[in-house]
Amino acid sequence: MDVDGDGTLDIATGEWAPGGVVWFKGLGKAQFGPMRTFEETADENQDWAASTVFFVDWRGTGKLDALVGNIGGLVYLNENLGTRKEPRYGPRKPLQAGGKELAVANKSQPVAVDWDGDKVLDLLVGDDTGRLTFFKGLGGGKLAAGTPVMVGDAPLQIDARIKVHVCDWNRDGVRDLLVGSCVPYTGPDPERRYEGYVYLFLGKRP
Ligand SMILES: [Ca+2]
Ligand SMILES: [Ca+2]
Ligand SMILES: [Ca+2]
Repeated sequence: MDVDGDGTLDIATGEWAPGGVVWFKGLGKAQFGPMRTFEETADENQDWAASTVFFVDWRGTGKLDALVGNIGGLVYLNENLGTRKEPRYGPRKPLQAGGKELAVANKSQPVAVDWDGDKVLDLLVGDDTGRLTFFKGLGGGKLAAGTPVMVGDAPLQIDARIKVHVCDWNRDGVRDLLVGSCVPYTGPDPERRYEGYVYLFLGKRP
């Protein structure tokens, strides 16, 4: 993600607590600057813990807004009140879907993508139960109620606490899903509590 629009890829991530969004400015040649925290308006009534972030021009302003997940399973829109090159974020506003507050089962991870190919951005949201929910974009920032992303006849469900990336892994023109997971560690290392796996789901042509 090129967070600051300078033509060089940066790295951005949420964090466990207090749940700010941090980023590392790309300097080129796989070098990165020191960690920075995004300037944004805090709201003490919101639980920011276990934040995840996805940058996208959600409002069609030409600037990158931030979609932010949290431990409670909500997804917030954090509007870029600055510019493309000097982003500055206001308060996190909970997204609505299907006429009520959008929520999944804890530790939400939003990904904005036109999943159904109708040229309107949709939202995929991974969660702590290992499921992935599709929220169809209706235009104007509105979203329909969520439905599970299916694998065959069953909802996609992997381990727990999934993190999702949409790409065309095998370059066949059909989108695929890369999914990272978290499971309790059962090996011999007493210091280690969790381990994770990466799953690839190849998309099929309809
Ligand atoms: Ca950059
Ligand atoms: Ca769509
Ligand atoms: Ca593919």
